[in-house]
Amino acid sequence: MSSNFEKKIDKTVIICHNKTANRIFGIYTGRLQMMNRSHTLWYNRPAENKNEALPLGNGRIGAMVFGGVEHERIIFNEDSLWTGRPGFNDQPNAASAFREAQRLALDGRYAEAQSIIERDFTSNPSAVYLPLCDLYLDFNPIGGYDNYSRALDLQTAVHTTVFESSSVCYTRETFVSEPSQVAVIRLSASKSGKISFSAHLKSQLKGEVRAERGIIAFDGVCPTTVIRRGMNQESVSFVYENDPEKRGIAFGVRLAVCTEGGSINSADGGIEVDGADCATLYFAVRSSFSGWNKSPDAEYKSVCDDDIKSAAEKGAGALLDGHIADWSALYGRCELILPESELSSRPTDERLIGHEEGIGDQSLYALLFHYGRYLTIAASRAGTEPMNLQGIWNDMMLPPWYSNYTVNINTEMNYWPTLTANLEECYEPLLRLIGELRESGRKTAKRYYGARGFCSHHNTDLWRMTTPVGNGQPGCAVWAFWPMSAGWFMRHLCEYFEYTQNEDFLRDTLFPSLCECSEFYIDTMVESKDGKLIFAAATSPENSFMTDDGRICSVAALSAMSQAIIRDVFRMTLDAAALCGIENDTVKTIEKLLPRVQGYECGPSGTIGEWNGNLKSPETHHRHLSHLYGLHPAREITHGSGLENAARLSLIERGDEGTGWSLGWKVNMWARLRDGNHALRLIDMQLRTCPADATFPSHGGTYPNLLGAHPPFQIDGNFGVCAGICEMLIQGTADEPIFLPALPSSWTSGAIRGLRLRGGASVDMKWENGKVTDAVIHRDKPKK
Ligand code: FUC
Repeated sequence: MSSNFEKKIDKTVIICHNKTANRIFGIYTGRLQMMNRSHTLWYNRPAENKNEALPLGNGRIGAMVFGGVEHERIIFNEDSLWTGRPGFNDQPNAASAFREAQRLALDGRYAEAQSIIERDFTSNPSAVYLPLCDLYLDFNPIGGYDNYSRALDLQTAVHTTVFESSSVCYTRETFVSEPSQVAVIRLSASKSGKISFSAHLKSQLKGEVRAERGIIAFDGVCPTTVIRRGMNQESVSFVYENDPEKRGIAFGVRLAVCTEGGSINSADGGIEVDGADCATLYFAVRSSFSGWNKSPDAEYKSVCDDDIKSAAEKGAGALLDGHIADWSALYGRCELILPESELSSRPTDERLIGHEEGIGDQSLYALLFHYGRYLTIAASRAGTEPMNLQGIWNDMMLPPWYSNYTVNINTEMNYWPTLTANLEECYEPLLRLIGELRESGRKTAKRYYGARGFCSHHNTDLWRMTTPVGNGQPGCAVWAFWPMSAGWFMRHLCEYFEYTQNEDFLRDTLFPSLCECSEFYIDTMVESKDGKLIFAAATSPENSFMTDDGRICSVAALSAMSQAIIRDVFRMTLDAAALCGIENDTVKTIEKLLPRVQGYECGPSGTIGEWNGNLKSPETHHRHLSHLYGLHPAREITHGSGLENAARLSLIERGDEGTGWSLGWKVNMWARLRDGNHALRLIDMQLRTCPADATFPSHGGTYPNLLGAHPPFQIDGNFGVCAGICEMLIQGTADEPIFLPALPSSWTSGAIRGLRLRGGASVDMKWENGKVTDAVIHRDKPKK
């Protein structure tokens, strides 16, 4: 197979063939003029901050590369390194507290309902996603350098740093291979004997580092508990248990350094290389995690040793071939083409600034779209953990919101583009998470609500926690008391079937999950004063309302979102039952109940009420858009449904400004309302530059590495906008496609290949002057 590196050779620039590798490495592409501008992030200086560094990953191992010249730093992660162990947060009074809160909320005594929930219903926080370690490479001083660039080629998922110094061209390539489960770093130079450096690992986790015979071994363990005394990184301490029955997740890292020429020495936990022609570093990591409900006892040391051994035997060239073949099979399926401008050839950080200043660069939108697909493949592969708040890239022991799964919008958004942007295989971690929450959530439904079925609240983690967090903290109900995420996840199962038409999945997973989720709502809903069925007491994620006596409360009698999720789950259950030809007791009950489930209440201004009785939030521009769940992600408020205008007014009332993910959600909503110009305005807001060191609070934007700024870094915004672009270009189904439903007027011409449609098809199309000129729908072969 010919290497992608070869294809990118720009004849006008220096080319360094590394004579010793069995592949050609280190092809210098000059200032990367020939790189595809819709598929490459590049910079002409090293990263100084994590928000400038570039992400690589194979779903399980994450790497953030800084591209330093004399000092290189790569932050490594492994997706199963979390605090904690399997368990269940029991709250003995929860079910009676819920019933009491329900009675009070129905009676309009919201503040009382809320304090009972907070006191007797909430429990421990989620586990924390932890950083693994940093690799530092300290090179011999080289004096000055020029012609520097670092680039991430999205088509190959290879990071390349190149620079020249004293007439020597240095090239450093890094990739994380899924087939071989290792990261590979290849250091080469255009003259022999020029590679000299020392390598060492540094971790914030407890462990022991040894270096011998060209291998650094780091064996460590995760803490079980985080104790917080304040909000900053310093006010935290960690509990490490020694008792094997209580111990946290253990892990092993191996870094093997192989050189050609020169000498290699292992000392003081590090490795020193002197005068080599080139060097290859193989990085492996495995953990003892063995399942959400099992003690973390898996064998990891020998697996990690084997990873390194077989990687070194294959060699960097063969690993690169395997990596590119695996990567491009997924990445190459879909492509968006939008016109380039002069700005498009500039480094990515300059493109962002130029775009913000109003210099047109439409291919930047294509790059952003492709980056969403890139991040999905890099952070979510079959068998890995689903993407958390930072995907898999976290360098903090106390990351924002514990870098957990926040499932009242964020985790869901992470998976919005996966199916539409043709990455069905990368959905597997989410499907597995949902299946595991179904198991874990049965106990929560029973113990916390006295109900059948299953439920999950607003946070989950590696251990599939489904209980409400908050730990009795006053005011926590606004986020902690929200048992609706399981219902939201049913929409994801349903969409998986819609896109894949996999009938085994419909019968064996989708239909039974829907029935079980419905049972939870059947058992918990009560009759309102008007004889309607409502889920009481209820919150609308993270938003609060003002009571008549001027108090700010979050627990109401009902919320528009809870009701919309229940109606959606019931309808999906009936649809799935019809497709399966099954009519069981649950289905019969839903048929009777669905017409009685409370619908939307619109206020005097024509907007959709977020809670009962048109209670109003003092925060008109609140970032969440929960009351518009029926517009997006559900499809209740559709074109011609009669509710479209109410949704539009509600969206206008909320305003455009928001955090990264909030802007991303609005892109999707305006696309559903078929207003492409408004959707584009929100993408432009999301593309506003956020300085690399900016942290919360401020408005949403994009860091120099094109990752979403909530701020701080939160990956959901990248996926929200990626899905939004799909939604702007195609809606409908394979039978009734709607081409360019929300095309912005400035996107006069363009093309897209490989977008997926519900009903099992993909579409390629081109447009000019805002009109489709060619469109081909490729229907899938019928699947079992
Ligand atoms: C939800 C949001 C916040 C943030 C957090 C991780 O609570 O309301 O904005 O995204 O999740």
